[in-house]
Amino acid sequence: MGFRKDFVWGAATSSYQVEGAAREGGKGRNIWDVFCYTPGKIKDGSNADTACDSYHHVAEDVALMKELGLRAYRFSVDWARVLPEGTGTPNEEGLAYYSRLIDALLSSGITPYLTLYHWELPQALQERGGFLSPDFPDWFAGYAGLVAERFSDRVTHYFTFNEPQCTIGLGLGDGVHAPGLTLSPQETVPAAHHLLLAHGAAVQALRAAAKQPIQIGFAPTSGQPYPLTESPADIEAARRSLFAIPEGRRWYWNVPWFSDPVILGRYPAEGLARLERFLPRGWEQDLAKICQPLDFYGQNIYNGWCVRAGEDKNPVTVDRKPGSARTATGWPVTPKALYWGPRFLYERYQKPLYITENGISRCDWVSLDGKVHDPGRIDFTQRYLRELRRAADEGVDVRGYFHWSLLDNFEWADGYTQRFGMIYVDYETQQRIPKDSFYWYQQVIRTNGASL
Ligand code: IFM
Repeated sequence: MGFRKDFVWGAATSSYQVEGAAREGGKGRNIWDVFCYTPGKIKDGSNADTACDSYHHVAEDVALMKELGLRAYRFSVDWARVLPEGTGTPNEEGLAYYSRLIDALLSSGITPYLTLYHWELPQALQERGGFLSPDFPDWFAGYAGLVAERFSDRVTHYFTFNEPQCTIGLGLGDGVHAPGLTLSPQETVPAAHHLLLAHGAAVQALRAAAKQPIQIGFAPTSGQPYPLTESPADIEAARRSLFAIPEGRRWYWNVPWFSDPVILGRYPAEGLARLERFLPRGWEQDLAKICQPLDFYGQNIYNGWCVRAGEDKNPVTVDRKPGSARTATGWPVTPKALYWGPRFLYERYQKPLYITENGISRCDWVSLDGKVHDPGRIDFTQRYLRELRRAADEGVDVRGYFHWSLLDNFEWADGYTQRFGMIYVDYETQQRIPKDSFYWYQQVIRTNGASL
């Protein structure tokens, strides 16, 4: 069995994390351009004004992707680069940049997967209320329509939102991401509702403006609980954990509040019992718009936690042993997340699935031999992909995998302290050095996973 013959082996980045050229080519400011200049917000005091300077390295970066053998590249459009004010007059220079990138990908045989929103909200729209504004869905639909109008002659695969949990949770609830707010559920719940409505409106706008049949998905995130044993009770406990809604102000760290309305057309009952009172009036009528037919479901999966069934059958988290494997970010290494996550998500949503992000941060450096040796990334990815293969073997309709990330890049509030790439970037010189994992992944792609 193994992976399907047309399995989409990809890698992912996002605009703000790699592009640079923050004040070039007519780009408007986005919320990160502002947040990074707020003292104390970014660990190393950095910003992504230059980042990997991908804006000026299209040919070189696409040549590397081709050498890697990528079948697909997932990137995002910076809304403020193409619509500096978020609405209104498009910026032709910004559109031309993405057009060049798309053409370069296609001429190298790499399918572009375009994400509309990977956290780059135009600052002008933030100043008009951002996600808290009931106008947000219209703004987003206008932007989606522009993207389809200009790129759908060549781009056939789209994601609306990347990690909506982080947009709401890290940006509006925990305050650690732009725009740095610490709002209560009274505000975060309506903001999330506007986000979901914007998703639906964007799907409609993309399809209305598309010049050929296109495919659209959604790319949420979460940790993936996995059972201690494969007993039916432990499996059920892990499943229940995945689809539970946390209590309290940090309710947003969950899958079903975001994915159930989008795919199933309803909010989960457990969440509604606590959060319905915060939803905007008339929310029930919005569900039909939120739940547009989607072609696939994306999920970003980095790790999970182990769960067993307690005496009363309720999920109990099993502590990790001291000294268990962790990434440089401190995230646990839990390969089983890439089997159980896809399995549970496919059971519930019944959509072709893409792993839209998975990867590991390490403290990589250039060795004396001039190369970048990252055995931990190879071991991590191999373990995770073997689990994904198990899911595929057992009938989960897994269509593709996007490694995070193609390049080392700007890791949001962590600045440049975390390296996630299969390609090392020297931020002083912008030199790119493919790491050992690059050549390892090349082999995985070449053999369609048989080398795992
Ligand atoms: O770098 C981020 C990405 O932007 C969103 N998902 C997680 C990655 C690693 O933290």
